[in-house]
Amino acid sequence: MSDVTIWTYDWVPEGPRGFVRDLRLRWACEEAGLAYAVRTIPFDDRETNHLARQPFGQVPYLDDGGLEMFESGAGLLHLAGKDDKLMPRDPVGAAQTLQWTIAALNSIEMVTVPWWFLKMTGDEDNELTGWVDKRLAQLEAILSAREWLAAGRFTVADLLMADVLRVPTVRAFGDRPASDAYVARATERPAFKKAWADQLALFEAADAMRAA
Ligand SMILES: N[C@@H](CCC(=O)N[C@@H](CS)C(=O)NCC(=O)O)C(=O)O
Repeated sequence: MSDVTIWTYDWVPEGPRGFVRDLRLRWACEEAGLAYAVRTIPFDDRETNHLARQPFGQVPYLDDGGLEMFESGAGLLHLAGKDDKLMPRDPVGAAQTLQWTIAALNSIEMVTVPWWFLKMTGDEDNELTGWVDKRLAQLEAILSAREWLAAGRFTVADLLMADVLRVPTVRAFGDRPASDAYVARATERPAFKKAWADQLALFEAADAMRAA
């Protein structure tokens, strides 16, 4: 039995469904076989209704037996501390996992999110395009030579990197077969499929509640 609770919104519009970052924490729990509950806060009041637990009014945040954390990356590393399926315990494997987890957030997502956001809001050929292209090409070279990023096996770093790379706008940008295959390998894992389906089911159920 685990005391892990993942908090997310009670509903989101169609667009972000399947991509809300609570999925990262669900996926990690599924990979590790950790029991968890999912609880929700109202999307409509998100600017103010949970600032004490997520200072930016965002999701997800995590409660592990009273220990509360926000930031999906921090939550993933916390969960990785609970089970070596997510991060090896040998120093080299652990260091590689840590570095690639931070790289997913700070070298890739840090560029891709503002890039696709600008595209989505009408600035199609924005100035970040060259930077994203360079980063994705560098990653493509890495992924051409290995199956997983760290320690020779799937870790929480792959979970996070694949979640960053699977965004459709990112996948549609350029011809990157090794990265395509990597994202497919990660998202074909039963743990991902379960986490994804459960997130969709939550928001679909919320549609029905809102319509009633
Ligand atoms: N750096 C944060 C980003 C969290 C984030 O962007 N959450 C989105 C959902 S995936 C959100 O809450 N968006 C609503 C908003 O910003 O109002 C993390 O990784 O936890």
